[in-house]
Amino acid sequence: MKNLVILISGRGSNMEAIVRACAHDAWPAKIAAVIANRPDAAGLAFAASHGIATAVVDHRQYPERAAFDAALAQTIDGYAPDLVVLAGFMRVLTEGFVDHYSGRMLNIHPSLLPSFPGLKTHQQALDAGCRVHGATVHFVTSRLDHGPIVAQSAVPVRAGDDAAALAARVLATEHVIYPRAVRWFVEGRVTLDGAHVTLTPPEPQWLFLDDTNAHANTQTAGEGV
Ligand code: NHR
Ligand code: GAR
Repeated sequence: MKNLVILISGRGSNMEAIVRACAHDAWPAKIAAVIANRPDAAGLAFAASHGIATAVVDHRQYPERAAFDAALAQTIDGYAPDLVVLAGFMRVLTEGFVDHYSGRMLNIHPSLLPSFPGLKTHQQALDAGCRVHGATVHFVTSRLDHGPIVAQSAVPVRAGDDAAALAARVLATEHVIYPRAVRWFVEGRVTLDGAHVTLTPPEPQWLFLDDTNAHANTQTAGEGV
């Protein structure tokens, strides 16, 4: 049985997908706690209503990042996690924190890394004229959004998309690949060798969203589906 601690900052839909998959598919894992850096994070209510311990470590109460990270680590470690899962967690973490959870902390980032690290990724993809966008599950290292890649999902960028439409399309795939990747870790199938991840036994570590047919009737000529 592995203990998971999930960190959120807001809505928590990825956390919800992981909680549901863990229960539905009877993973050999327990969601030991959901921790937010904001007291108003909406996902806390979902976790509490599912009998999961919740905690808030409010970053605004700490003058420096190192002090916030120390308090956060102390709270996390109270739940003896085998894996820490960043799920829409919005604070950059210090090197000391990241090193403490080396090889046992995952993040989902809403772009096809190494393209578009940082924030406002959907607008960045639109501004760059990308035809394909997506999400990446990766181990967290001190280099922001550059850790070893565990899984990726790709979606089409469609004519007329704005950042919100694109975000929604990507998010639907996050809810598939993130529970899948966390489960691989729980099953002990993920190994890290340097910058690379090996999945044993292998299975596809990618997802391509192919909803072309679902949209075929609504496409207008020249859109280049
Ligand atoms: N920390 C480290 N060291 N390495 C990573 O790869 C991390 C990380 C912390 C968070 C998630 C990441 C994402 O998926 C993540 C990966 C927040 C910011 C950010 O700039 C950037 C990337 C990510 C998360 N946050 C602002 C800050 O000052 C605050 C923004 C806000 O509160 O809205 O920390 O995108
Ligand atoms: C998700 O799209 C996630 O990839 C992204 O924020 C959303 C959180 O949604 N993460 C980041 O941008 C991290 N900087 P959720 O709270 O409903 O899971």
